Amino acid sequence: MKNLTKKLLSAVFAITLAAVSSQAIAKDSSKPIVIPTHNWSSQVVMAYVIGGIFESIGDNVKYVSADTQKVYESIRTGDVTISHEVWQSTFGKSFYNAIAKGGVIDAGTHDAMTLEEMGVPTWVVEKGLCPGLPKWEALKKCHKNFVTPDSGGKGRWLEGPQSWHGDVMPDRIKALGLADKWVVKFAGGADALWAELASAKKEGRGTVIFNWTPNFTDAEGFTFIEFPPYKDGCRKADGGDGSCGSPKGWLKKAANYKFPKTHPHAYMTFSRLSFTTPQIGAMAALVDIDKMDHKDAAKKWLKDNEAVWKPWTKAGM
Ligand code: TMO
Repeated sequence: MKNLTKKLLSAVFAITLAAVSSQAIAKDSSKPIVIPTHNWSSQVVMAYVIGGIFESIGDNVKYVSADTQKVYESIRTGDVTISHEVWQSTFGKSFYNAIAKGGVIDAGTHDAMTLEEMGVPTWVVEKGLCPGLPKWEALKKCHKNFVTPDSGGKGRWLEGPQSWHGDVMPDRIKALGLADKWVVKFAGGADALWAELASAKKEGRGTVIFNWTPNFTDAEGFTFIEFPPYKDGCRKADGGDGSCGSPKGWLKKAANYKFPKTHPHAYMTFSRLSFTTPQIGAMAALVDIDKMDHKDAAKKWLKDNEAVWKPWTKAGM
């Protein structure tokens, strides 16, 4: 008799628990969550990683290739639902402009700190091609080791696509008094940066390129140049003289303001998810070193890291 009561009680308890936990998460709309893809590897892999996480909780997702600056306006108007890699240096301004207009929310910050800056592969420092690096003042004396066929006798900075940092680097060269020795050229895409790294290494010649962390290059050694510290307002576009380096920055997540209401389960998951520097570096490496397709890389990452992401999908953990 006692046993039966116990069994009954525990059955009632289990049913109550099940009811509570299924009620704790409201049902998401079946409308697709629109996730943007951009033009660097970790971002595209992470798009499919997050899409895969949303699908695992029963949601529908759609991917759109989007402009890296205009995407914040698209999130504001609801054409795009989220952005999962808002890098402070390149996109902070567009992100806050869209927040200020109304309709974009800050959905939290990744664990990883970021830097988006000019630098050299560490072997360039070791080879003594610019004595005094990583301090920027070293650039006053070494430009001859960084001349390329397209640089008109000046040292070349190979910037990323102009859609990332705008005129920040050309402004900086002028503001620091380096314009008679250095010139900025914009790469067509990230792959041109990695091709330049490989060919400079093969030829043993100096190269200054734009790069960032977290990235796959963290593993093999990349030295960022140390410019005068960043302060809000120091850039030309923000009213300053432009003589500052990039911020030691944050990596945020953005969402349309309706997303928490239309997809509460997905939003809870998205607001909690946070990736570390090695995790983001690994997402990039699967594509840029292992040469995997972005979607396959995401599948592999999800399979290898269930213990990392599954808890984010569960309420009250
Ligand atoms: C936005 N990016 C990480 C390429 O600098």
